[in-house]
Parts: sequence; C-alpha cells; structure tokens
Amino acid sequence: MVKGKFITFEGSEGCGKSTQSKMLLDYLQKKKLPAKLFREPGGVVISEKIRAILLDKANTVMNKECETLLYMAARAQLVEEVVIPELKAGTILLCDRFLDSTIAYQGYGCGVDIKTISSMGNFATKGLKPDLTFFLDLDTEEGLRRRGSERDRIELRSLEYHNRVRSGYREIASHDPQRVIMIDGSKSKEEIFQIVKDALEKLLKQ
Ligand code: Z5A
Repeated sequence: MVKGKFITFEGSEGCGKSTQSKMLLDYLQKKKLPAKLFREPGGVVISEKIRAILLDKANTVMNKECETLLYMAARAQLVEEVVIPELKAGTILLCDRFLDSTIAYQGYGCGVDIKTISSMGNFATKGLKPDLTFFLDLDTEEGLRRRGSERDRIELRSLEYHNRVRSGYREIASHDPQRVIMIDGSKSKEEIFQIVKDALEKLLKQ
C-alpha cells in the first residue's frame, strides 16, 4: 500500500538536523521529486497547538506522563492527517523528529518506561516506522551553544539531562543499525549533507 519513503532526522539540541532536513528537501525538489518536510511536535494545526503547550516555559508543573502523552497525541494527529496519506500518494516525506525523540527525551532523559513508550508509539503511529533515520550526534554543550541563549521548556533542562538524551540516541542507533545512520554532527554542513545524500540515493534505488 505504502509507495513513498519516510525519512526522519534526530538528535539533541542544535545538532543540525533542521539544517540538513531543509537541505535535503531543497535537493529533492530541485530534482523534481515529490518531497515534503514536516516537524515534530507540530506540522498540522492541532499538533502545532499541542507544541505550544509543550514548549511553553510557563508550564513548569507539567509531569513526565502528561508530557509523554502530549508528544504522542501531536504525533497521532500528524500521522493520520499527513504522514499516511502522503506516503500512500508516493511522497518522500521528511520529518524533523519522530518517535525516537520520545524514547530519547522522555524515556532516557526523564525516566519514562521505554517499553511503555514503544507500545504507546505503536498506537499513535499505527505501527508506522521510518525507512531511514539520520541521527546527528553532537557534543551536548556544543549543541546548546549553537542554539544561543533563547531556550524553550525542554532546552532549559540540565546538562545531565541532555547528556542522557544523547546517550539514549546512541543506544537507539546501536539497536537498529539498518534504519539509523549515525553521523558525526561536528562535521561541516556540506560533509554531513554528502552522507545524507548518498544514503538517500541508495534508499531510492531499493
Ligand atoms: N521533544 C521531546 O522531548 N520529545 C519528543 O517526542 C519530540 C520532541 C518530538 C522541539 O524543539 C523540542 O521538543 C526539542 C525536543 C523535544 N527540545 N529540546 N530541547 P524544536 O523543534 O524547537 O527544536 P529542536 O528540534 O531541538 O531543534 P533545534 O534546537 O532547532 O536544532 P537543530 O534542528 O538540531 O539544529 P539546526 O537548527 O539545524 O542548527 C542549529 C544552529 O547550528 C544553526 O545556527 C545552524 O546554522 C548551525 N549548524 C547546523 N549545522 C551545523 C554544522 N554542521 N556545523 C556548524 N554549525 C551548524
């Protein structure tokens, strides 16, 4: 049934995934391929409203269960409204973050049970998994430096928290090397994009 390709970009703050996903979108569109880019949390009206709640610095009392469920709710809406129809239509769908983010941030970062996240993830995504995931691995302090002084609710968390998130991503990559391509985020934008482009071309030939 699914004709398109689903490609996600993951990593901790400032790792360069938004830059690379936009570069890839531009590259694919120049090749006249049907490509679209969405971000998580967000991408559609309801999910963007949930995003505003999640990132609001004023919501200091939000607990980890509420946070996890809200990320999943935003994802469920995006998958139903956009991801599945676009994949059925043959689109190369790029997504800046997906389920791996919840495993890394709420699971490894906040201590929410990972099996519970995976099972909720299955429910929210209807079992959909990316064909390919680029994980940009970058030193946490360097990433936060790149992001500058303006921080949202999640970015304001401790360095220890962000280090747990990064280790979580490394675990995810080590468990699923077929899907997840781990890239050294300290390389130049051009060097990283060459790796992204090569992997994408290989996927499109399959
Ligand atoms: N979150 C979660 O907890 N659970 C979930 O399930 C999901 C998300 C889906 C979303 O925030 C927050 O929600 C995020 C995780 C959490 N929070 N945190 N913390 P967001 O969407 O606003 O932000 P983000 O996803 O974390 O992305 P980002 O911080 O904007 O960074 P980025 O996309 O990785 O990086 P970038 O914007 O491409 O680059 C950052 C800067 O570095 C920029 O100035 C670039 O020009 C520069 N850059 C990029 N590449 C390079 C290289 N290679 N060298 C040097 N400089 C570079």
